Amino acid sequence: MTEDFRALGIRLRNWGRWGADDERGTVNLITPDRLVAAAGLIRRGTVFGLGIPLDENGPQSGNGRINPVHLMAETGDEQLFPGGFRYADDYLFMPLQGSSQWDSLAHVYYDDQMYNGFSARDITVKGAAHCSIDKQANGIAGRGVLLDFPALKGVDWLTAGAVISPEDLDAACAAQNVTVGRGDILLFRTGWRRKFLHDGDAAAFMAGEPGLGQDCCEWLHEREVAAVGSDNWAIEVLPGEFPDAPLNVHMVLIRDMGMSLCEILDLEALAEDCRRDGVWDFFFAAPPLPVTRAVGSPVNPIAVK
Ligand code: UVW
Repeated sequence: MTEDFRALGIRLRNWGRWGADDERGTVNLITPDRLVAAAGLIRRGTVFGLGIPLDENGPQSGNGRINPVHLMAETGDEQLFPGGFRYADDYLFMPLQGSSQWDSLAHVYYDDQMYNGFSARDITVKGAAHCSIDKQANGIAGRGVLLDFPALKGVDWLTAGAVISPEDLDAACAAQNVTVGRGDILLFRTGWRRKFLHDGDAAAFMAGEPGLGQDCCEWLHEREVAAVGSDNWAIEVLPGEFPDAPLNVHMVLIRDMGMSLCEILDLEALAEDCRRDGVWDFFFAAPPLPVTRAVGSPVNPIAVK
């Protein structure tokens, strides 16, 4: 693996594929027929919530992003409505990237261009004029497939810096007897959430992580995967494979391929269930919040089997 991320980005680029004005990228691969087929994967009616709790015990260490802060605006105390009615109201203050989240296609850019050639100048203090997360508000749902790397490798979790390669993706598919194809949403478990639940070390969670190596971009491109999600915080391995180009996988997937990333998921209960019944695909739904001009969104995805 020696290819410069820019050269790879040019090879795998989806710019123009869904029109010059497209702002949704590979989510376009989830066509109505694929969505109908994905709904057929609901066999038992068992639902798995994949979002982590929105509270102060999240994995943010305060270095740039904080954990959600929940504030009560009203508790009902001192309210005097006729008839005895009282109400409680609250606020949530959080970075949109602080918890389980979608990265929009405006989240990452390089060389002054974002996905589909839109100018990086479209991103200002007022938000993103193109490729913001609200452009994905009608989705994202479809066939989800989970690949479980700790199960494949016989460990509780992969270690920080452990590179998941295309061969690992193939090996997980073979071991689990599942295929990943056009329009699928690929979820992969590294065990990073499990490690955080075990040691509670937010600084360690954020300092590095196991994740996809750059070669996996081509694997995802060849299979025409619609979106990718994981239990780590950046999808890709950190520290990265190229010290002079950190977040290279982000740059190729988001900016060149137009792939939305779903991060900091809790895949523990879903993985346990899949190991038990041997079924690794399911209906997946993860609508982002339609925050106008936002570059990301908190999300509570569900997998339904
Ligand atoms: C960065 O882009 C740095 O992180 P994330 O994708 O987790 O928001």
